[in-house]
This record gives sequence, C-alpha cells and structure tokens, in this order.
Amino acid sequence: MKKEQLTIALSKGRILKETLPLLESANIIPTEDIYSSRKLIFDTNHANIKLVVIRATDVPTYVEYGGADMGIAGKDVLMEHGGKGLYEPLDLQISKCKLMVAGLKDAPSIQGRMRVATKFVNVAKNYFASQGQQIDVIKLYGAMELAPIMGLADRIVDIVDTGNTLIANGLEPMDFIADVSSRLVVGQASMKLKYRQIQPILDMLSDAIDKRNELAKSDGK
Ligand code: PRT
Ligand code: MG
Repeated sequence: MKKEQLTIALSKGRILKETLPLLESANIIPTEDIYSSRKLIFDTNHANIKLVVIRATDVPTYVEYGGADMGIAGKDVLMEHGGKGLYEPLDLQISKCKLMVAGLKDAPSIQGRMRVATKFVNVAKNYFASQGQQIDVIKLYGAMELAPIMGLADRIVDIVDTGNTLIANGLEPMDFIADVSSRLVVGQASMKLKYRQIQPILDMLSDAIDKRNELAKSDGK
C-alpha cells in the first residue's frame, strides 16, 4: 500500500537549531541544507515525509487546519494559540525558557487599571484573570522590554531565559506564569486518519529524546 504524505511544520529561528539534530537522530533528515535555501518546503530521506519551515506563531494554525499534519512549537506559542484542534503528545525538552510578568525595578505603585504590554495577549489576559485582576493589554510585536521604560505599560509579559535582557533594561521578573519548552503537536484529524504513519514517528522522536537525555546525564551536563 502506498504510504500517504506527511507534513511536519517546523518553527524557524532558535527552535529549528535544536529541532534538526533531534529529527536527525529520529532518522528524519532533510535532503538539502535548510539554512542556505530560500525554500519553504523540504523533502526528506523518507519519500512520504516533508518539512515546512515557517514562523513559530503560524505552526499551531497550520496544524489546526490540516495544512500540516504535525508541528513543533514553543509552549508559549501553543498557550497563546489555545490548542484548539491539536494534540500535544511529546515534550521535546528543547528551547527551554519561562513566561514571566516583569516590570521596572522599584516600579512605582500603579494608579488605576494595570497596563500590560505583550505579544502574548491571551496568555496575559488568562494569567491576570486567574489572579482576579482586570488589566488592559497592549499588543506589541517585539521589544516588549521597552514599554515600561517609555511609560507605555506598567508590566510586560514576556519570555525570560537567563534574565539578562530584563536586567540590561532596568527591569526585574515579578511573577512566574509557566515553564516553556518546545512540543510536538499533531492535528486531531491527522491523528485519526494517519495514525499508522504518525505513531512510529512519535516513537522514534521519543527514543531520540531519551537517548539525548541519557547522553547528557552521562556527560555530567
Ligand atoms: O523573532 P520572530 O518574531 O521571527 O519569532 P520568534 O521570536 O517567535 O522566534 P525565535 O527564533 O526568537 O524563537 C522563539 C521561541 O523560542 C519562543 O516561542 C520560545 O518557545 C523559545 N525561546 C527559548 C525563546 C527564548 N528561549 C528566549 N530567550 N524565545 C525568545 N527568547 C528571547 C526573549 O524574547 C527575550 O528577548 O530572549 C530574550 C530573553 O532572554 P534572556 O536570556 O536575556 O532572559
Ligand atoms: Mg525572536
């Protein structure tokens, strides 16, 4: 029986760098160098598996609507998307960071409703609602750290890793929202229709993660 085509959507940028070695150890290897190509769709060593490389924030949307069968994206992006139409069977444990609330160090007390600048509008609304706090969200597309400095917002909701970016801009982390790592997602329709092809990929990736973790442990990392 001819195998059906499977498409995996990869987040470009920093996640891609950690994704490709993981895919390779699961024996899914693009047939040309993704970094030096302007293509968006790549063939792999498996005739029936293709990779598409897109903006991280577009990955859940592609998978939700069946434009891709599976995808890899940060938990931050998945939380913001809401997870509709997606299964999230695997934590790849790469590109780890945290979603945090941050503000100016020694910030003055807030008069009236708190203004929160972020690109994670839904995450911010949900988090503050869970704290029983009503806020005004200001949507930004980047450089969130600038907003409190310029008086645009009282707080930001952003990704924090080392915390150096916050410190460099006179900000400090205030509340923890969630731990973030990249996840493998599968479209609910694809999982149903292509399960026999998807399951072995999940198994291979899961083995590759275990192998990598064991190696890191034995290296004393
Ligand atoms: O850049 P573009 O707008 O195209 O897309 P993107 O920013 O979403 O892509 P990219 O390549 O930056 O990857 C983002 C994804 O990587 C996020 O969705 C997270 O899941 C994950 N990730 C892991 C991070 C970080 N670590 C990280 N440190 N994403 C962003 N950062 C940034 C953060 O925004 C802040 O500016 O790094 C800065 C904080 O780092 P520290 O170490 O100074 O705290
Ligand atoms: Mg970026």
